Amino acid sequence: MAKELHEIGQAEERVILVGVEMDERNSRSVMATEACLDELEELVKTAGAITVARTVQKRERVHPGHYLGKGKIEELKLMLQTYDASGIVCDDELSPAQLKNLEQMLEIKVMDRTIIILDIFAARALSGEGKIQVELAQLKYRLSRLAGMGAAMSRLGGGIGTRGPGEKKLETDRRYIKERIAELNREAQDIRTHRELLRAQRSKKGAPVVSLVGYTNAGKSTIINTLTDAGVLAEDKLFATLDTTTRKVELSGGTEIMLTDTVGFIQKLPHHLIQAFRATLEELKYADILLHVVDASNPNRQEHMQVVYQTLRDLGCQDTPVITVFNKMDCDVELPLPPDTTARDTVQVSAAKGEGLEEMLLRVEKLLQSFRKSMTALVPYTEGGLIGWVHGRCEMIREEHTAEGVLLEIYVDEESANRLKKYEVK
Ligand SMILES: Nc1nc2c(ncn2[C@@H]2O[C@H](COP(=O)(O)OP(=O)(O)OP(=O)(O)O)[C@@H](O)[C@H]2O)c(=O)[nH]1
Ligand SMILES: [Mg+2]
Repeated sequence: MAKELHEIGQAEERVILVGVEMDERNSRSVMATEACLDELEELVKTAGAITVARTVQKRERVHPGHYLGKGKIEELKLMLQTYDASGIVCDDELSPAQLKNLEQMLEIKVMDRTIIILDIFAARALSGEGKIQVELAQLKYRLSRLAGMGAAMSRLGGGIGTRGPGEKKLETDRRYIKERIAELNREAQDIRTHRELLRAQRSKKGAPVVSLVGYTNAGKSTIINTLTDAGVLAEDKLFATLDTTTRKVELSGGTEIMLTDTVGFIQKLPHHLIQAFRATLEELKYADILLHVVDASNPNRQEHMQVVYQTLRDLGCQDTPVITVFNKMDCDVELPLPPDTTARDTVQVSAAKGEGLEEMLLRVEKLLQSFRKSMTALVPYTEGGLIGWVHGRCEMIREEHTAEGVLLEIYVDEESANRLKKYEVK
C-alpha cells in the first residue's frame, strides 16, 4: 500500500465542513453542532488542510444512504464550485455506503472526522508501538470501506490515492491489507507482552502510578514538563501527544510516584482508534489515581469533562479515584467552575505559570495516604531479609528495637502486609 488513503495535506486541500444537526436522542454528540464543527476545523487545520466554508443540515438523523438529503447535496455541489473546494469533511464517521454514494453524487473527495483523526495520529506517532497502533487502525478502517465497494468505485478511486483501483485491484488490496493486519497484530502482541513485563517490574518497586488524563489540548504534557524534565512535546494543537511518557516525581513527604502522560481524548473518538490504542489506554487501569486535567478557559469545558468520564467508563476505569485539575486558570476563566461530583477532589492550577502544581501534588499525597493501611509488627532479628524489605519498601511511622525483635509501625501495601502477617501485633 504505497499510497495513503487520501493524502490530505500533500497538496493544498481546500475543504468544506459538513455537519448534521440531529435530534438529541439520535445524536452521539454532547456538544452543539457549531462547537463540533469548530473542533473539526481545528482537526482539519492540524491535518494540514484549509477550511473554506461550512454547512449544516438539520435532520432527525443522518441519511442512511448518503448522509445528507438530496436537496442539501445539490446545494453543496454549488458551494464546492463557489469556494473552489477540493473535498468535503463530514463531522460523523461515514458508513462505506454513505462514502461511496456521496463521492458519486458530488464527484469530489469525501472524508470524515475519523479519517482526519487517523491522519493526525499517523503523522504524530513516534514510537514503534504508536506507529503499529495507528497503522492497524488505518488498515481496519480501510478494509471496512473496501468491503462495501464494488466496480463503481473504480471511476472515482474512492480515495485510495487518486487511482481508480478497479475490481481486481480491490481484491489484491483486500488480501494485502488482511495479511498486513495479521502481521501488525503479532507485533502489537509482542509489545504488549513486553509492556506487561515492565509493569510487573514497576509494581514490584511499589511506586504508586498517577496518570494524567483529559481532553486533548487541556495541558497534560505541560504539567509533566513543568514538574519534571520529561520534555514532552506540548503544543497548541490537538493530539500533540500520542506516546506514553512516565517520570518519577517526589512528593513533599518523600513518597515517589510514577507520573504518566498519554494521548488525549476527544468526542467521537474513532472506534478503530480506541481499539488500536486499547493497549496504551489500558495502562490507565493500573493507575492508582487519575489526574483529570480540564482546560477551564474553554467554553466547552463541561462537555469535555463529560466526554472524558464517558471514555474512562468505556475503558473500564470508572472506579479509579479521580482528582480534577482545572488548568489554565491564568486565562479568562468563567466562574464558578462546573461542579464535579465524580472527583474525590478538585484543584486549580496554571501549568504554564507553574502555579498550583505544589498544591496539586499535596492533594495527590493526601489521597494516596487515605488509601494506605498502617500495621504494627514485631519481627524477630533472625528475619533480616524481611526487615530489609520493610526498610526498602514501606514508610516508617515508628521503629523500636526490643528484646524479642524489631517493633515496626509502618504503612503497608498489600504485598508487604502479606509478608508481615504472621508477625502482626494487634
Ligand atoms: N494559558 C495557558 N496555556 C496553557 C496552560 N497549560 C497549557 N497551556 C497551553 O495549552 C496548549 C496545550 O498544552 P499541552 O500540554 O500540549 O496539552 P495536552 O493536554 O498534552 O494535549 P494533547 O497532547 O494534544 O492531548 C499548549 O499551547 C500549552 O502551552 C496554562 O496553564 N495556561
Ligand atoms: Mg500532550
